[in-house]
Amino acid sequence: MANYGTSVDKKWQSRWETSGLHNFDENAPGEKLYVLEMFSYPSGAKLHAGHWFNYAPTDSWARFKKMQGYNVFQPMGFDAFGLPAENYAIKTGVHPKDSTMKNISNMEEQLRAMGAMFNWDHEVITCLPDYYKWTQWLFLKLYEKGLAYRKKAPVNWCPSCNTVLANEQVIDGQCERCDSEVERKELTQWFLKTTDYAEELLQDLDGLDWPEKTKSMQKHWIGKSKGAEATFKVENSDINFDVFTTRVDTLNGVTYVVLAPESPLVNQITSPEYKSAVEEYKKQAEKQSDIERQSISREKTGVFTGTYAINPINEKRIPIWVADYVLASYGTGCVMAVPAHDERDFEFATKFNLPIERVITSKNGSDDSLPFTEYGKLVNSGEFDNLTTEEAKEAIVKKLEVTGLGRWKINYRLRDWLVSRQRYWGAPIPIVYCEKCGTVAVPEEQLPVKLPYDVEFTPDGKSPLSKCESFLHTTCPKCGGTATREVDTLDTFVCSSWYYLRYTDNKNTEKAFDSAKANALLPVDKYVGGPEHACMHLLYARFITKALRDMGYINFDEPFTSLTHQGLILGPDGLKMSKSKGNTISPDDYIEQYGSDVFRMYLMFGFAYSEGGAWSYDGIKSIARFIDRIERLLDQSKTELNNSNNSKTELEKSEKELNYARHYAIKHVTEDTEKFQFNTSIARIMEFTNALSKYLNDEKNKNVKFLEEVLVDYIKLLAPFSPHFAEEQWELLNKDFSIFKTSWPKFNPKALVKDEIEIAVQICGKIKTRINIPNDISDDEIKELALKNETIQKDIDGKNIIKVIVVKGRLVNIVAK
Ligand code: ANZ
Ligand code: ZN
Repeated sequence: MANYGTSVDKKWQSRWETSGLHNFDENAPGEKLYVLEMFSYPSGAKLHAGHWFNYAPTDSWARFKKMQGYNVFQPMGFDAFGLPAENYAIKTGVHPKDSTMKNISNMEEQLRAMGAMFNWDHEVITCLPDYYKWTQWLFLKLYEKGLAYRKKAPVNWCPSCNTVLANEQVIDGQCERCDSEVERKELTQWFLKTTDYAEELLQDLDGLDWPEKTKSMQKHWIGKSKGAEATFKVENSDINFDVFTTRVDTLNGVTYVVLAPESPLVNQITSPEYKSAVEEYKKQAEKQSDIERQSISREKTGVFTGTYAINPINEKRIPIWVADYVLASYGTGCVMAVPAHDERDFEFATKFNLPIERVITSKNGSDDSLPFTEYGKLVNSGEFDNLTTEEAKEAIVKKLEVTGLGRWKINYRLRDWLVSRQRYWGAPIPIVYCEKCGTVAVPEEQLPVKLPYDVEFTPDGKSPLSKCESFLHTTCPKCGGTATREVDTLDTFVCSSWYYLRYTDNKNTEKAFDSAKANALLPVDKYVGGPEHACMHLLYARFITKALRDMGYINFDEPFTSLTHQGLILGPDGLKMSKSKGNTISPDDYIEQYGSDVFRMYLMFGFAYSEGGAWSYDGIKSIARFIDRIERLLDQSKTELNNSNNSKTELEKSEKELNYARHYAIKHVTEDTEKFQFNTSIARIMEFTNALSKYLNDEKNKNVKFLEEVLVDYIKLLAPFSPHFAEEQWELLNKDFSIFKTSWPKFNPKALVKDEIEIAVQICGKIKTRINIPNDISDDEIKELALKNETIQKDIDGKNIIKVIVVKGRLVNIVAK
C-alpha cells in the first residue's frame, strides 16, 4: 500500500523548517539566483489553482537550480493594500485590516502546505507600517527629485459608487462593480513622471529575456512616434497652436483643424455666436471614455468654433473644429485634418461636408480611391510635387524650420502615472498642506504617516481620510502652524513597484533597504507571474528601478532580467474558473487527498507551463498512480539491493540499456526544466521509470553497485518535481538529509552512444528486414553482415548483386537483378 500523502508532506515540511534548510545565507557558496514569483493579494478566496500554477512549478525550478549549485533566494510576501480587500470590507463590514491579516495567515498556511522553499524570514506585507513607511519614503524621494508632482487631471468617476476608479476598474467604459457608465471628472491628483524615462524604458526592452509578446505590449504602450509639429496661427488673433503629425508630407491637403474638447484653446478661440453649441458639445464629450472616442466604428461627432486658422505651408484659411476623436492627452491635443489621407478625417469631412483634397498618389501613378493612407508621391502641393513621402517630409520640415513654424518631434503614448486614490485601504501620501508654506513633504523622521484604523471607509465621493479629523488636522513640519494632510492614498501599484528590493533587507528599520544587499541580490534572475501585468506592474517596477538608480541607491538598470508567464488553468469545462460558474478547483481538497507532490506534479505534467488548459480529474488520478508505481518500484529495488551480491564493474547488456535510459533522462530533464518545460521533463522521467521497471523484472542477479547509482540519480531527478516524496525515498535509501543538499546528476555522453544499433536492409530500395549491428564496424563489415542475413539470403538467391550501398547508421541497400 502506498505511503505517500499529506503525512509525508508534513514530516518533511517540519524537518525543512527546524533544520533551517530554506533559510537564505548570502555567504553560502554558489552563484546567487534570485527567483521571484509575483506576490498575491490576500483575498478571502484563499489560494486557488492559478496561484499554485504560478508558485509550485516555479519552486520546482528553483529547487532544480539549487541542486545545480546556485545560492537561491526565493522570498514570498503579500500585496496587501488595495481594492480587493477594501471591496470585501465594504461588502461584509469587516475592517480591511482585520480581514487582510486573517486572509494572510490563511494563505501562509496554504503556502506552507505547498512545501515550497520560500525564504519566509524575508517576508514582506505591504499594508504594515514597517513596509509602507518606506513606500512613503520612496514617494518623498521621487518628490525631491521632481519625479512626483500634483496637477489637475481628468479621472474615471463612477456616479453611482461615488468614487474615482482606477483605469483597470473600468471595463468597456463601465464601472466594474455596478456597471454604470463611467464619467470623467477633473480632480487635482498626484502623478509620477514615468514619461521622463520613456525612451530608456523603450530601449532597454531589447536586452531583456522576456516573452516577445509582453515586450511588444510595453513597446506599444510607450508608443514612440516619430513625426513633426506644425504651428497654425489663429486668424485675426495672436494665438498660435501646434499640431502633432506623423504625415507632415500631407500638409498641403489640410482642409480643417480639430481641437480636443478639453483643450484650453477651445474657450480662447471660439467665437461668441458659437459658444453655446461648443459648451453643449464639451459636456457630451465628457461622458465618453478615451477608448470609445478613438473607436473607428463610432459615428464621428463635432462642432465648428466659428474661427479659422492659417496653414503654415501655404497660408490657406481653414476652419477650426472641436471633435472628441482628438484626445487631449496625446500630442498637443490638436490635429491637422487631411481627409484625403486619413480614415477618421475622411469620415468626419464626409459627414460635415468639408473639402477633401488629394495630395498623395501611389508611387506607380495608379488611380486609387480615397482615403489613400499609404506612402506615395506628392501632387497638388506646389513646389513639393513629385517628391516621395519620405523626401517631402524632409523638405517640408526644412521649410517650416526657416519660418519657425515647424520642427521634428518625437511623441510617446506613455502618460505619467496617476497615483492618487480616493480610497481608504492604501498608504497615505506623506504630504501636508500649510496655508503659509503650501505643499510640504513630511520629513523622513516623521514617517510613517500612519493609516488610522477608525475611519468610515464606505466610499461616498470624498476620500475617506478627509472624514477622519484626527488624521486630517496636523501641524506644518516647516512653520509649526496649522495644516491639513493629503487625504488620498497611493495606488497599490506603488507598493508593488519596489517590493523585490525590500525582500533583500526586510527587517531594516533605518533604511528602505541596504544598497549593498540590494546590489548583491538583484536584478531578479527569474520572475514568474501572469501576463496581465504587462503594462502596469512590470512597467512601473522598471521605472522605479531606473529612478532609484539615478538617485544612487542601486547600481543596476532593470529589475527583472528574465521573465516567464504561466498560462491559465481553466475549469474542467474549459472555461475560466469562477465561483458563479461553479467550476473552480480548490487545491486544499486535492492536497488533503493526494498530497502536495501529486498536485504539483499534475500541474507540471498536465499542461505546457506557458499555456495552461482545462483541469482534468483523470489527469491528477493518473499522476497519483504514477507516484504509487514509483513507490512500489523503489520498494522492490531496495529488496534487490539487500538480496544480491553482484557488484561487477563491467555492465551487462540489460544494464547498459538502463544506463542509456538514465543518461537520456538526465540530459533531457536538465535541458527542458531549464526552459520551464516541465511536462516533457516528467515524460522523460516516466521513460526512465519504465526502463528501471524492465531491469528490475529481469530475472538475473542484479548488479547492486550499478543499481544503487541509478536509484540515486533517479530520486534526484524526481526531487524538484515531488520534493517531499523524493526526500522520503532518499531517507529510505539510507542517504543523509537532505537530498536538496546534493548535486544534480550529470549526464555522461558516452552512455548515450549505444553499442549496437538497428539498421534497415533494403533490396532495390524496398525494406526487407532490420538487423542489429555493432556501432563501431566498417562499411565492409556492415555489407558482409547484411548479405549474410537469412531473409536477405533467401531473397537474393540466384540473383546477381550489382551494388551494395551503406548509409551510415541507417541502412544498407542491395541492388540485385
Ligand atoms: C495629419 C495626418 C495625415 C495624420 C494623415 C495621419 C495621416 P501616432 O502614429 O499614433 O503618433 N493625432 C495627433 N494627435 C492626436 C490626438 N491628440 N488625438 C487623436 N489623433 C491625433 O498618430 C499620429 C497621428 O494621429 C497624427 O498624424 C494625427 O493625424 C493624429 F494622412 O496628422 B496625423
Ligand atoms: Zn507651514
